Amino acid sequence: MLLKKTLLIAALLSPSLFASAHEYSAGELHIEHPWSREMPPVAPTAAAYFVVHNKGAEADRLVSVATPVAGKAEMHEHLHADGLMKMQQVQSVAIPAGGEVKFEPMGYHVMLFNLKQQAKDGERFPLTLTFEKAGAVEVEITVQKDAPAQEAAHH
Ligand SMILES: [Cu+2]
Repeated sequence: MLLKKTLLIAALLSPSLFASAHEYSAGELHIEHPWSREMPPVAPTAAAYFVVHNKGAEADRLVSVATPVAGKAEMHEHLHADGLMKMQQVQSVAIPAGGEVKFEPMGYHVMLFNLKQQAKDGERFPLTLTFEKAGAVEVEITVQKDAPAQEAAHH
């Protein structure tokens, strides 16, 4: 019950507080620059990327992803198998204490299926990330043609 209450409070407090910086917080977690690459209008899927920093002393885990713009959202990883790049669904992604996990092209990503329509460059759509300990946080995915420049000076 306590967990449910915590999730609810996190969900109520977190959205849009840091939207102008396009950076979000959930407990000790910071989620930076969520984005998606613009896809052709007929493409059946899209992918979303972001970086999760864990400033805390405890590991956490991303356990689910959801968005109203797609029929289904899954966490995926890329694998090398028999010289081919494949992707497959993962049920959760560990976020190590004091570390960061990058969701990026050719790495972990959030895969969106059954899109109602493809978003265009400059548009945004919501994505809810639910962490085992930090709870749920809604971030806005920015749709852009090209991958964001590395924020080398950011930290
Ligand atoms: Cu995928």
